[in-house]
Amino acid sequence: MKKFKRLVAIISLVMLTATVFMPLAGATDEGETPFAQFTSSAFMDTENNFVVVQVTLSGLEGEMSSSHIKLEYDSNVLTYDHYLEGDVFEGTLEVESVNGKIVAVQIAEDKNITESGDYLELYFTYNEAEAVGTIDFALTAFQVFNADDELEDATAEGCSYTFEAKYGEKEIYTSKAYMEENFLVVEIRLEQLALEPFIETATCFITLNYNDKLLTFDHYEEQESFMGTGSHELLNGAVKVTQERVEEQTLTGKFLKFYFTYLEEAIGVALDFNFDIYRVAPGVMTWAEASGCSYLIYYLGDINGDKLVNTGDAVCLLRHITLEEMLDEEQVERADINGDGVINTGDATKILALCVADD
Ligand SMILES: [Ca+2]
Ligand SMILES: [Ca+2]
Repeated sequence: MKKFKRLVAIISLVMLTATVFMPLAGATDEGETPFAQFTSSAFMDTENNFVVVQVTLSGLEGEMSSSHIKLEYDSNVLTYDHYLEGDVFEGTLEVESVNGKIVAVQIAEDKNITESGDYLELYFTYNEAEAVGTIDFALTAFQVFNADDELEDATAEGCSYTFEAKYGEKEIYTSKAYMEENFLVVEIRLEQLALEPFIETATCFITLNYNDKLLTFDHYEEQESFMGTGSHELLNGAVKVTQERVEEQTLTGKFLKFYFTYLEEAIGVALDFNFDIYRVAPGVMTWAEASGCSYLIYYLGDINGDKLVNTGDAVCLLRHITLEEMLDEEQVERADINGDGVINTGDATKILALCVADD
């Protein structure tokens, strides 16, 4: 599970800094009490699926008219969405969001902040596939003006948010491959669901890897056990299905069927399929164990697997009928050339007829 490891690896962190950057104020004496302090905390708004960074103002000395604050975050995981003003916020806010950085400029005309309290709430949506582990928010207050519009020193503290990931809870999927009309079908069965029933909606990501030199993906079907909507994209030798589950339950059972067409060159070649599967509900990610499968494409009637239907196969079939040497399960499938579910002289006759036609 390479993907598993990749996802578990804690997202590289933005360096935390509580250093006050004062480009205009010049040097401040060490140990001087800062004019104001900004601290931040992050939490999940589970109802609406946001990570929220709450900025709080404390230790304010005198009256503050405006501020410039900067918040840095991992822009690969988070996307800034909107902000809400807190109780002590006065004035208007201009927010600029660029490449993992937000600069918020508070403009207060004839309004001054005199109290400590909730200052701002910044709302982020997150990339579900990558949102595992801890994300750090670095907060810097780089300009704070007092009531007389003089630049004052302030401190600012960043914070972290850890996405809750239930690593221990796994889902189990098995797969099998078979022929259905002219398609090679790979069917995934959901054997065990980690969080059943889901209370919240969830997204399931399934990547099926296959030999794209021999197989061409045609379409997929969602089974009755899945309730939701799906979309897919084709990658190099893989098809990735993303399922948005909208109902409250996903039941154990058949889950998805992938349909492939195949080239003539695939006959007699064992084709392997393997999967990466994981599921994300708001704030929770569950991991899946998925067993791949293998399928050998053959000619019907080619019991001994030499890519020809000839007297050698007729001999194998007759030895099976006379109980001299039994065919294995796969061979039985190939031997039932008239498709009536049993191996008997009807199949032998048909194979011999093919041999004669070839001669
Ligand atoms: Ca043969
Ligand atoms: Ca038969």
